[in-house]
Amino acid sequence: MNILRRDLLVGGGALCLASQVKVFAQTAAPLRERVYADKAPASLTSYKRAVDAMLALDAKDGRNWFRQALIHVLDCPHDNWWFLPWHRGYLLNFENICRELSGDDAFRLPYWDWTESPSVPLAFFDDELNPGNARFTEGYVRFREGAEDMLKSWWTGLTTEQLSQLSVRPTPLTDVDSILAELDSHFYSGNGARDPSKDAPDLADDAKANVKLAYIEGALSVGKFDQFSSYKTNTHHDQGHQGTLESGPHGMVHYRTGGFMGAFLSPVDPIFWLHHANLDRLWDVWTRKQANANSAILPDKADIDAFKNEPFLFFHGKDGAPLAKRCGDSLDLNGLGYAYEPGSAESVAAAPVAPPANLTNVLFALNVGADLRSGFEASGAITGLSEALSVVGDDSSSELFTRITLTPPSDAKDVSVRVYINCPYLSKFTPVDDPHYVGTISFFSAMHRSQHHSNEVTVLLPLGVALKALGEQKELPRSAIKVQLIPIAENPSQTVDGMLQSVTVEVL
Ligand SMILES: [Cu+2]
Repeated sequence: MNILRRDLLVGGGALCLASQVKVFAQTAAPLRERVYADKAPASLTSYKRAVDAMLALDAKDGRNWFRQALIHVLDCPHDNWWFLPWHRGYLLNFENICRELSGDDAFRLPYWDWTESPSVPLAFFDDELNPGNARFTEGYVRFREGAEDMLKSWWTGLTTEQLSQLSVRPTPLTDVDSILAELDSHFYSGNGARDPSKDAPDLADDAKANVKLAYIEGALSVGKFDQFSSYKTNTHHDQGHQGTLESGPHGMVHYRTGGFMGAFLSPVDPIFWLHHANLDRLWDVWTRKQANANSAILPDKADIDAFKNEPFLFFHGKDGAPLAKRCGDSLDLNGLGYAYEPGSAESVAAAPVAPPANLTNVLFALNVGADLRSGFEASGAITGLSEALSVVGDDSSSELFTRITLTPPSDAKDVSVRVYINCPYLSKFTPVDDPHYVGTISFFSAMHRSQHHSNEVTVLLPLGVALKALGEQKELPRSAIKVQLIPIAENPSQTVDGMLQSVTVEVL
């Protein structure tokens, strides 16, 4: 492609031809197709064949279905800026394996467009794609029979670097027994494997609210890599600070798909791979939006080498052999062999981007220190915002966001925290379609932390949807925003602890 482009440029009419070449480059790669509701492209037939083949493989084969899920347990980054590149590499290698084992050379992993339809696509209740089906339980039993021997010999083959990465996992994995215990504790069968059912495939209302188009557009509106795709840490095993994509859409789809999807063994559910393909697609939409506005698409120069050089050491190639990669290998979508069929929020990529307001990166922060208790409000009110609020509905590209730092509940498995602003009648019964509603926080990554890791999580939520709704009913805040949290435990008898540490209101 480089040669072709240079030849064309030399040939004259440079600008026009160069842009044609660029368009060609984007559309020539085979498409990852869009899946939602009952839209089931032909690639799902190949996907079913691949899943079946992977379930049948011996535990010694790195392509075995549960070996692939194990990679996520061992190595997945969350709450840091390797979240998106790591998962892109993970999906790419999985896609190669599916191509090999399905016999479909053209196979590309489809994506789940949950914004178009926030329900589990109906094909995923077919036996081959339903993790509650007996074939997954039987496959796991077969895998477990060989897993201990396999892991023992695998463990002795690990490099020093791999061993040191495992020891600093949020849940340190220090021997074969700790890995097996981690797997068994997150295995579900039958109805426990997923919350939505064929008769009621919809995600719960709070997840729906976090994936609707206006919310996704707010998440995409940020202008810096870390604001969108989570923040800098020393290694991809450190956690702490989510960007807009991980905060709302990623976590809530995991949480409300439930079962396997609620924790790190989530790749056992075949929908996991399509969920992350959609996140990968939205990263591409954000990247093209940035490029379109001549803005940065990656971290700042000072950080870029450390970012790109981060090693990802636990992938497997299409032959099942271990495959070491680096973050930098999967940053540029061109050349990875796929592109996305356009889906929800695609128009963001091409829309003209207005310049930011003068106030950009203004930050109002407040320490709160309020206990989280199920069903009760914990809040912090930030005042002096009249100038900041002037960006609401103006011509600039700037939007208001809130950044919330929490100490998560010690048992966060079935707990979420709803966020509202300026609601005078807030209670645990206030619905998520209330105009004061901002979004919901869930604790996908926090469940996998041990005591010696940072015990706080920070999320970044767009306020645009709530401010628009409040503006429409003439309740737009004049100068103060009270950020209100209501923890919700699925089981009303569960006690919730944890703490709201601080809130901000920011113009980004
Ligand atoms: Cu995920």
